[in-house]
Amino acid sequence: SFCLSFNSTPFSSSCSSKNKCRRAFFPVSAISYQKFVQFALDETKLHTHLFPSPLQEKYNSMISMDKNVKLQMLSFQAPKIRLLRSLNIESETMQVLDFAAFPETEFDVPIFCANIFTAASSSIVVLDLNPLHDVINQRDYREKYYKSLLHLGIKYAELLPWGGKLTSESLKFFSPIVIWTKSSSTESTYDILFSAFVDYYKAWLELVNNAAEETIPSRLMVNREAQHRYLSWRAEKDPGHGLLKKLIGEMLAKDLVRNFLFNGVDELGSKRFLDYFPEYYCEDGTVNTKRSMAGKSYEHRPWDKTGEFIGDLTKS
Ligand code: BLA
Repeated sequence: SFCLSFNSTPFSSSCSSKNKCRRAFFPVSAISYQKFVQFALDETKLHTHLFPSPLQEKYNSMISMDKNVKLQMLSFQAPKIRLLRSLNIESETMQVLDFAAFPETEFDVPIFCANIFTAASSSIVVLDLNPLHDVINQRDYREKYYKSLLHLGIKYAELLPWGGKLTSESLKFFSPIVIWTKSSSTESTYDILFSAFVDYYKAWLELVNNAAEETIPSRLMVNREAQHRYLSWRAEKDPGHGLLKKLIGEMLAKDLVRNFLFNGVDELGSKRFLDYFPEYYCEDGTVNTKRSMAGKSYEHRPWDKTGEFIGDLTKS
């Protein structure tokens, strides 16, 4: 369906009889995540010089096989930023944003990650500064980057409640301030998401600005491999792949994922997905096509307000 209805007071839960609620209609096509990308580009330009990425030439815009959906790609680089890229998918019934910014591999700063999938009835959102290193066990890394940002996590955890169980393996790529939510696709959710995007992106730019280049060769290698591992995970298991295949076909989808969205997966390291994630190994040597081997878990937010992990680690 093209339209959806929502309560005029989106956060009230006191609507006893549906029929008495004031109804409004909010078409998915009335929103666009282009505004998010534009904000990020403008904000980045205030701090640094943005250059077009060589990827821009090949990855520009596409139309789905059924001609109903438009895909738009943008990519840039900047000092300290290896790749800043976005994919917007827009149709009358769907709005998707996949925005990420990857630091140069000398740095241990987090990766900016904003993924929003909006269909008629609901939105699935991951917004985070994905940590490069283990924030569950490495307290020093966690405090270096997230201690000063915990207030953001707390603010948005209230506005955008935890989305419930998710692929257990994904948790290791999330930070204590991650926003993982499933919400109804209303105008007010859109406004809150924009505000969260603005706050998180500004915070990320600040971290990048302040980041000092790693000079110890062994630490440099560790940062590079961590980014490669992250790319390997997402290039293989990101939940958007299924839809991309439906829209543009398997060949183009694979190319888009490996060479545009998670560019670097074939250049930054020589390890394969199974070297990093051996639990996905099948006897015939292939990668298990299941998204999760450990199953879904973490029904509730597994981070407390001090940034301490309080989930059950045996599940991932
Ligand atoms: C669902 N997307 C999800 C879910 C997560 C994410 C956690 C819930 C299902 C699950 O637990 O696997 C997102 N997972 C992430 C992110 C990371 C991760 C960002 O591990 C990073 C480390 N989503 C997109 C794009 C599309 C999309 C581009 O970002 C479509 C082109 C679709 N995401 C999408 C859909 C679902 C989903 C359709 C629900 C269906 C499903 O779970 O397969």
